[in-house]
Amino acid sequence: MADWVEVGIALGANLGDRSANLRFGLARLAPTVRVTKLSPLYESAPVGVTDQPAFHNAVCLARTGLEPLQLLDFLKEIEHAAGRRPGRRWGPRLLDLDILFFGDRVIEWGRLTVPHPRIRERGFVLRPLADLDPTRRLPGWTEDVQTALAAIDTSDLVAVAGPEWGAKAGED
Ligand code: A4P
Ligand code: MG
Repeated sequence: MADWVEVGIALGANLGDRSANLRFGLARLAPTVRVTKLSPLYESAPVGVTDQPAFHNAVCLARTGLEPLQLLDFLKEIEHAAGRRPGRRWGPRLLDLDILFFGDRVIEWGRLTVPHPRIRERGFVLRPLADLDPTRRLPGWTEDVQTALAAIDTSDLVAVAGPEWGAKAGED
C-alpha cells in the first residue's frame, strides 16, 4: 500500500434515483477511500451527448492508501455494483465515479489520465470542487479552481441540496 494520499472524486448519475445512486457510491467508498469533504449536490444539463436526462453531480475529497490504478478499478467495481453496465461514451449512466486528481501526481497511462482532462470545461465539476477548495491548483494547472470556474458558463447548474445530502435517504 502507498502512503495515504488526498484524492478528488467526481460523482455523477442521470438514471434511476440519482441522489440515491450517488449515496450508494459514497457509502461503498469507505473504509478504503475515506471521504473528508463532500460538496453540495447539483443538477446539471447533460454535456457531450445532450439528448439524455439531466444529471445529479457532486465532488468529494478523500484519502486513500490505494495506488492510482487500484483506485480506478475500485471505482469501476462500485459503478458495477450500482448496476452500471458498459454503454455509450458520455451516455446515460446509473453512476459515474471519476478521479479528478490524485495527490500531486500527473498520470497519462492508457487507462488513466490524471488530473482528469475535462475538468476545466465542466461547471458540474469545477463548481462543487470550488465549493470545497477554491484556491486549489491542480498539478499542471497555471490557475486555481475558482479562476477556472470564473471562465466558464455555469448557468445550467442548480444546487439542489447542501452537503448533508450524502447522509439523507430518498430525496431525489
Ligand atoms: N479514464 C481515464 N482517466 C480517468 C479518470 N481520471 N477517472 C478511463 C476515471 N476514468 C478515467 O470512462 C471511460 C474510461 O475512462 C474508463 O474506463 C477509464 O479507464 P467511463 O466512466 O467508463 O465512460 P464515460 O464516463 O462515458 O467516459 P468519460 O471519458 O469518463 O466521460 P466523462 O468525461 O466522465 O463524461 N454531463 C453532466 N451534466 N454531468 C456528468 O456527470 N458526464 C459525462 C461523462 C458526460 N456528460 C455529463 C456528465
Ligand atoms: Mg467516467
